[in-house]
Amino acid sequence: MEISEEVRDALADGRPVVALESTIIAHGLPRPRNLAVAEELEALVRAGGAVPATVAVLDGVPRIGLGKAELERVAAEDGLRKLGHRDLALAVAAGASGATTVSGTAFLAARAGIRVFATGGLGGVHRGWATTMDESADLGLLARIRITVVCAGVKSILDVPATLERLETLGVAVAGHQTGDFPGFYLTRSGRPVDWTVDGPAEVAAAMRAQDALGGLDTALVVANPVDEAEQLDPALHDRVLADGLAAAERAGVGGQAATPFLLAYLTEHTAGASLEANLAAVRGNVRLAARIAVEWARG
Ligand code: PSU
Ligand code: MN
Repeated sequence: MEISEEVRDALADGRPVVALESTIIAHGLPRPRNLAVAEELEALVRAGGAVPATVAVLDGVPRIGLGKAELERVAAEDGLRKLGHRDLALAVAAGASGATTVSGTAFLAARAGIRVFATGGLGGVHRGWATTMDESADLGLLARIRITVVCAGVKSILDVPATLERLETLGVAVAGHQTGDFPGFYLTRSGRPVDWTVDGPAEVAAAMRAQDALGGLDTALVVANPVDEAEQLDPALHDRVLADGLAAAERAGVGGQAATPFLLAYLTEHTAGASLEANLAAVRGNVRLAARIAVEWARG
């Protein structure tokens, strides 16, 4: 894999770095706004005193830290694949290009020595799992990689209670950031509690250090950071449009990798963009917090 010079230097000097995923850019947000968002997220990391490392695979090369032209490719190129960790070796061998999901990004970031990662919402157990068995590869990967992931919970299009149960089974640590409520991605609250609450970046960094001191806990620490109540999607609108979207997905026979992008796009269209704004507000908040955690972590 190819680590950009800026990211390599920061890691070598022990300076703060935040990994960012690219599936949200390529497949989770509408064009052309996605490019502006990708650039804005990198700028937010910098404003927080850390170096952004957006991850993608271009022409068979896993890249940690993208230049301007590479970020533009991720945002605008047609036919870009969606790469979980299971796809990485095949993509490299084929010389393929793709955006990395939470699982693909967390895997590559950890290999590069990056400990803090920000995204929107994790993948998880889909509603109707009992018939489709659709569970995001994000969960299995987070069960075996030592990385701190800042997210607004798991995507609310999922079966949130089932996903929380799976995270528990898999031994993935989950803590709410300044909340006892597990966030609901577009919504401030999912309706489920968390067992642990952390009060700020210093507490998160302390938990990371304790994880290392204990040793052997090669699992993710999920920092669940809710979107501000003023910026969340109206819960009633969310529930109504999501029910319609799930029915539309079933009618259209959408499954596999297409399920998540279909539902995110459906919500954006049928809430007149309100879900997109809530999604972006959540991601921005996560990126800001991740930068502060990376700064605390780098303090050592
Ligand atoms: N968060 C967002 N938008 C997204 C995603 C996360 O705000 O598009 C992506 C992540 O890359 C995550 C993926 O890993 O959705 C999950 O897809 P699936 O359910 O197919 O595993
Ligand atoms: Mn899936």
